[in-house]
Amino acid sequence: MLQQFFLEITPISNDNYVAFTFFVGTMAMMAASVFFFFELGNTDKKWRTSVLVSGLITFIAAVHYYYMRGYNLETGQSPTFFRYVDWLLTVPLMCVEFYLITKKVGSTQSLLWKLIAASVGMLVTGYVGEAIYPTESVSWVWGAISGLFYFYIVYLVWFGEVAKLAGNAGPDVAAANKTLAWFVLVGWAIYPLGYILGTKGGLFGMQLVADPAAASAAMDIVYNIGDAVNKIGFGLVIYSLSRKASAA
Ligand SMILES: *C/C=C(C)/C=C/C=C(C)/C=C/C1=C(C)CCCC1(C)C
Repeated sequence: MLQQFFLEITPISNDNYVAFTFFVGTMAMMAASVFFFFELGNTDKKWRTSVLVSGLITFIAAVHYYYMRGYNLETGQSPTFFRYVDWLLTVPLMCVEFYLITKKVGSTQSLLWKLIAASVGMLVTGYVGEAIYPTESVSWVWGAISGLFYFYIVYLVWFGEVAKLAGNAGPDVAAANKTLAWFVLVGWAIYPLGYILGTKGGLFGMQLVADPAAASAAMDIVYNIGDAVNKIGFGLVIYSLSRKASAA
């Protein structure tokens, strides 16, 4: 029985970096989720929801990564649809984190909805360019529209309402918001890079990687790195904020 179980596993060959990063991503997201969930018990009550959301983000990603790893290994294809399902669930939850850390100083539901709407707009237009009209002539236009939503989120967290609220919420929240804002500006910029590498015509109609298999592999690897950096990194910023505030 045990032997049969092992024999049924499709091995990841040494040069399959795509499947390998899906595998490591699965493990990292699982480990991060266990960490955030177990730490809930020693987290100050007022930060518990924020740390719980950190765990939910990595947990949702872990389940998707487990599936995407198998999908990629079995079919050799990029799991584009489930990638976007994952993002549609987790990126709005990252927006919820901004709302939660500024809630005590008056962040509103309307601000939360602005962030969520912008993130959904960013992802839906990205999906259209990547999966529905992935052609030289229009994929970059959808990518550019997606970029506008992205810059709106950057604006809100760096200079807009989120930044203003965080500035009034004491030095710990202000510092955490600054770090999260850097994640949005630099960490999230990894994704358009993956889009440009992987989508036909992703760079203003130009094709950077000519071979379709290489292009899709590059895209998956870049997205997988982006997810590990951003989902776990975001969670750790929230976690360290909750520790500072617990000590105070
Ligand atoms: C955990 C997943 C995260 C943080 C995903 C973030 C995704 C983005 C910031 C995607 C942005 C895109 C653009 C700005 C333009 C091209 C299309 C996208 C969707 C890759």
